[in-house]
Amino acid sequence: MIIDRAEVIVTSPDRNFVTLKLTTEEGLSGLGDATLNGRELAVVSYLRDHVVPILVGRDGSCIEDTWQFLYRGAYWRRGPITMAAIAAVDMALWDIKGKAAGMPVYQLLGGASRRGLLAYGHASGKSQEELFDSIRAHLEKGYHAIRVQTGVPGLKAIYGIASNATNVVGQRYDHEPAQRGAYPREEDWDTRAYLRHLPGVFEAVRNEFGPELPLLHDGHHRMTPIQAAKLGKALEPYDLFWLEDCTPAENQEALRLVRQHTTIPLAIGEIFNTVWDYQQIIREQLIDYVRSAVTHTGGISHLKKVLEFAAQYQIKSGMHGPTDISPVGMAAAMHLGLAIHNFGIQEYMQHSENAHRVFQQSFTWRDGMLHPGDKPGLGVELDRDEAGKYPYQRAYLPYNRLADGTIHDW
Ligand code: KDG
Ligand code: MG
Repeated sequence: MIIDRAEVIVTSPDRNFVTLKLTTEEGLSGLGDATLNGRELAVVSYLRDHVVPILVGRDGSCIEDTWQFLYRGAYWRRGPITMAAIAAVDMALWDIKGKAAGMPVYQLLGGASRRGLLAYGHASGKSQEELFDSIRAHLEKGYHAIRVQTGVPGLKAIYGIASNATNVVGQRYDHEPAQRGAYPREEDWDTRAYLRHLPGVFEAVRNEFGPELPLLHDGHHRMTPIQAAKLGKALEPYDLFWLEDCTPAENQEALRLVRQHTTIPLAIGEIFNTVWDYQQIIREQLIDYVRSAVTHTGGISHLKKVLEFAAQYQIKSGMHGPTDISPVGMAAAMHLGLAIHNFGIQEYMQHSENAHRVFQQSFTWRDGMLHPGDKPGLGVELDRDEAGKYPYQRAYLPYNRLADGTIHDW
């Protein structure tokens, strides 16, 4: 299975996606997702200029060896750009192996450990009324678990909140279309106002929607450890499934302090890239869910190692699945999530119609559960003609400033 061709495809059906396509001499092809939101072209260059030239001619059946060759051989290790590039190669090789074997990738990973993957969607609203409408829309769409993000009185624009009242599934905050433009949008932030407001919102949501619905919340790295501890305590009566990214992820010791004060389950890791980023927080049991994406953590081969490590501590998966993970990256997450024992929940935001035309997929979404389908490989095909209709467009994530102009954590 000699790799004969390696192509990097950039397309922007409502948002930018970077895809690696590998083709073997026998004519088998595989796809890998290398999308790094807001920094897409850095990974394109890493792949085109430094990886493609050394991939062509290699034996594509040697997935682990290729991973080690790209990781150790580069000398420069870790980091989102390197790990997204390696992830794309890894996914594409698993896709090819599945096609060669005539099996879906989850079968190659050991077979299904469950019937499907519980998935959560993103509800949000500036006001309580908008938020409740958004939760109802998600329930009608079949979601059985819901992330709740809310506006805060006094703050005009907050990341993660839909900007209009028609916040139904399919119309989501900045994600589709992405915030395209020459410069990132500025938003405002006030942690004390947020901490005052959020517990009342969860109380209202529990009163309206009952005790059973799994509710999640994303703190987007904005609190200090003591603020996060305070929020965790305040939210305990509302029985959250998790509180995500409560403090900036670089300082892992911060979570010790949060843990001393609250039993709220913690999820972290969407900006982590390797098992080494997780060493301390898994061994010390400072988190309950691993948030990494297959796309940003070196692919199926490496994230599987992270999750096996986590399993020794009863820590579960909560793989990152916003719309900036392409349908190829989502499929990889579904195959991995179906196979491992310690699956927790899968984030699932739903791509746009245009993205679905570019990436034809075999996954199913029924009764709140995802399943990757049984097509050989990952089960995703890329339509080159459709992809060609959507050239790259510069897009950035927004950033925050406090009232006095200080830039705050994202
Ligand atoms: O690219 C960054 C987004 O994917 C991220 O902000 C979304 O926090 C996010 C989430 O939990 O999905
Ligand atoms: Mg998040």
